[in-house]
Amino acid sequence: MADKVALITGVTGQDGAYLAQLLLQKGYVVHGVKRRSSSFNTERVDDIYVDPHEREARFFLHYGDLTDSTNLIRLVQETQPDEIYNLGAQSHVQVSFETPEYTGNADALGALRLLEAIRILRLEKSVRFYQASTSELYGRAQEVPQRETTPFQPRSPYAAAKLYAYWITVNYREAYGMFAANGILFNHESPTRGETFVTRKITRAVASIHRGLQETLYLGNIDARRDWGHARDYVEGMWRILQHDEADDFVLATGEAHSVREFVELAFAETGRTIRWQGTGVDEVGVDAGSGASLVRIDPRYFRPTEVDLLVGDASKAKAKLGWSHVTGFRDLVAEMVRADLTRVAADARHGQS
Ligand code: NDP
Ligand code: GDR
Repeated sequence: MADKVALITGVTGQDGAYLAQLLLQKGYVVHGVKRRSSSFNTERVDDIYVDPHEREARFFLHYGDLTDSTNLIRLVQETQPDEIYNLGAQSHVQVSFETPEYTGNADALGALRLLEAIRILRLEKSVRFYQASTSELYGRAQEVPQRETTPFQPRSPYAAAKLYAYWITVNYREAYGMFAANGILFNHESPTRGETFVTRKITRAVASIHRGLQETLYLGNIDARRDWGHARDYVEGMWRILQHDEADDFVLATGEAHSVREFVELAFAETGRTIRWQGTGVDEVGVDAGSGASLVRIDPRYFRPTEVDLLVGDASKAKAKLGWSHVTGFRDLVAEMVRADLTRVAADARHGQS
């Protein structure tokens, strides 16, 4: 039997890179879509890219964009994938308040464009489609923990765009009999998480502060609670969703909620510091119990016009039907991210980049 072929949008992102690696290990030929950028944006996949001139390549990069229908149709036609993973998105919730129209175009209509590409090329019966749906759909959640049946109440342009993508995926499944599935994934992180998401922002700052390169970490709402898992575990779940005998929608989560505040405390603890909180509201300060230095301060710039206070998922359906559950817990995740940033900061210092 010929090797399976996968097409991944958003391959240069955190999940795209982890998924490409996983699928290559499983023997797939992997085609990834990358955007044209004036600077290098393939850092996360550079280590799996093999120059086709040197030896047989199984990983290919193609220029493309979710806002460009003809490009997507051509890519699907040329690569003839068995599985499409639509991970590409403007994925930052706060940024979506500033770029709502673009976010809708890429995140909502991007999913539609891919589904239409499949239909136009008459591949409905041969392609399996995965849509990167999100716990942000639950917004001000009406049930704790959230599961597949919990009503959606999006609280940002990002979440509203992803709501469209979720339902258009369900609709194409029902209307055209396509194998189109949603993974409703709760937050998942890693050492290669984008630097402006709160976990990575914290671990980078902890490492820089530890080396004396930064004095203060500025954050927004530190009482927000999230269900944080490891991206490595979640891409395995994506793959399992597409291997299931029928197309369906699944929550992937750890089932544990922690606050941003707890993340900060644990991350600093990795470098031997204990944080004591003083003051309230925007005047609250995280003080190093040892030195008395003010390491964490609140900057209202990072508050969102509408916030999501608590997300925590129930992944029992994925456990029962896919045999999936997370492996890496919260403490190990924080420790791995801090260690990686400490190593990176030390390497940058050696190369004189800091
Ligand atoms: P990242 O932000 O790390 O990656 C997003 C990817 O999408 C990048 O490769 C980016 O390219 C690409 N992209 C952005 N805009 C476009 C566009 N217009 N056309 C084509 N590609 C585009 O996100 P993650 O890897 O963390 O997340 C993957 C997906 O899963 C996203 O859809 C996200 O919304 C969703 N999700 C993520 C969760 C998480 O906790 N990580 C949880 C639930 C859902 P470039 O590198 O050039 O910017
Ligand atoms: P989120 O992730 O919005 O959950 O979306 P993010 O890490 O940006 O925020 C998590 C929570 O932390 C609070 N917060 C801050 N956030 C950022 N980015 N920067 C800060 O300084 C800061 N201070 C406090 C936020 O207000 C929020 O409550 C992520 C993305 O990956 C989405 O694409 C994905 O769909 C969801 O996770 C599930």
